[in-house]
Amino acid sequence: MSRTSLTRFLIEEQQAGRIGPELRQLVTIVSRACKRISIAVSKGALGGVLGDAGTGNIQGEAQKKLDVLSNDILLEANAWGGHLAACASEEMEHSTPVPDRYPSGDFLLLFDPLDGSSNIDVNVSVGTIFSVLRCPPGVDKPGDEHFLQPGSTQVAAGYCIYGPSTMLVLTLGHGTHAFTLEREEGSFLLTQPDMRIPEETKEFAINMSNQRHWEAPMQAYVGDLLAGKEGPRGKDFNMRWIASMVADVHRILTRGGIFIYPWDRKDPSKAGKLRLMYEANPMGMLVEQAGGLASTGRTPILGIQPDGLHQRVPVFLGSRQEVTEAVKYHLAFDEAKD
Ligand code: AHM
Ligand code: MG
Repeated sequence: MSRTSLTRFLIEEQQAGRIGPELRQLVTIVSRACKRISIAVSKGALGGVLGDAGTGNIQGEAQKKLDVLSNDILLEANAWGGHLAACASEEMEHSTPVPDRYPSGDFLLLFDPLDGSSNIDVNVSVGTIFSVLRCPPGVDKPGDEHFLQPGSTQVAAGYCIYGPSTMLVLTLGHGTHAFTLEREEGSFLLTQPDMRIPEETKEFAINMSNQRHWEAPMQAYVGDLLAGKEGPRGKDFNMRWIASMVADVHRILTRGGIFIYPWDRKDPSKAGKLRLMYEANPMGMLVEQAGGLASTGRTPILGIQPDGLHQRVPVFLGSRQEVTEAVKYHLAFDEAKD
């Protein structure tokens, strides 16, 4: 059987003129960093990597040792390759340009080094999410403002899930492709080329404990899902919530479903829990490249003009027809209000 490694896949993408050598190198380096994170995650208690780091990130959230370690691994791996102009991370207040002593490249890299932190200490899947943008022409020391580009301008996006197997799921703007880490060889092998999300679903993913804090259209939409066959949707729905976005999105890319983290009244000043630049945009691109949809419930996620590096948004993504259905409830509610 002929096997396609990530290396070969990227070379073929370059030969086909879909990417240049810099982007190929960038993805290779990110994938290498993910392998290192995978090794650290899989050591668990034996690696001394579990538990709190005793620090907080920019958003006031407690950091786990693995959050800090993964952030350091990604920063270090990407500093010197010559393909990047700057990095931004969910764990750091500001972006960091490539140090002066290293060559600078054309791309900006954003990452959530270890998403699903609450699952680290309980041995449940976590992951790294990343997004790649172009550095605006003529800018050689980019600042935070240069990252504020809509998700539709991403040139690549992906995640690496550290689960029973480690998988890298990647889009370069031409479909979404999954690679599984062959641990003995240390290489990612293409196992699911051109993933397609089923258009319809009977499965939803949401943290139901927040139900009482949702706005009216969310209450109505989920109420109708729960009503099952006897309700207006005329079918029974199943629910899954892993509380690791990578794991929930991976399931949806594999067998369909809708993932929702809506706005809620717990902290009305926050537009949502998830971050536009590190979570919603890259996952939105992966899902849309697999035929699904990504919305805030009202507008397409990839069309949002960001106003801050750590901006939050409500997220609805997955099977096309189900996302469209959820959006209808919100738009109908807004129209009735006007
Ligand atoms: P994190 O980046 O701090 O790990 O938070 C993001 C995570 C997502 O992976 C997941 O979908 C969500 O938070 C779970 O939130 P909750 O614990 O409110 O259910
Ligand atoms: Mg996260």
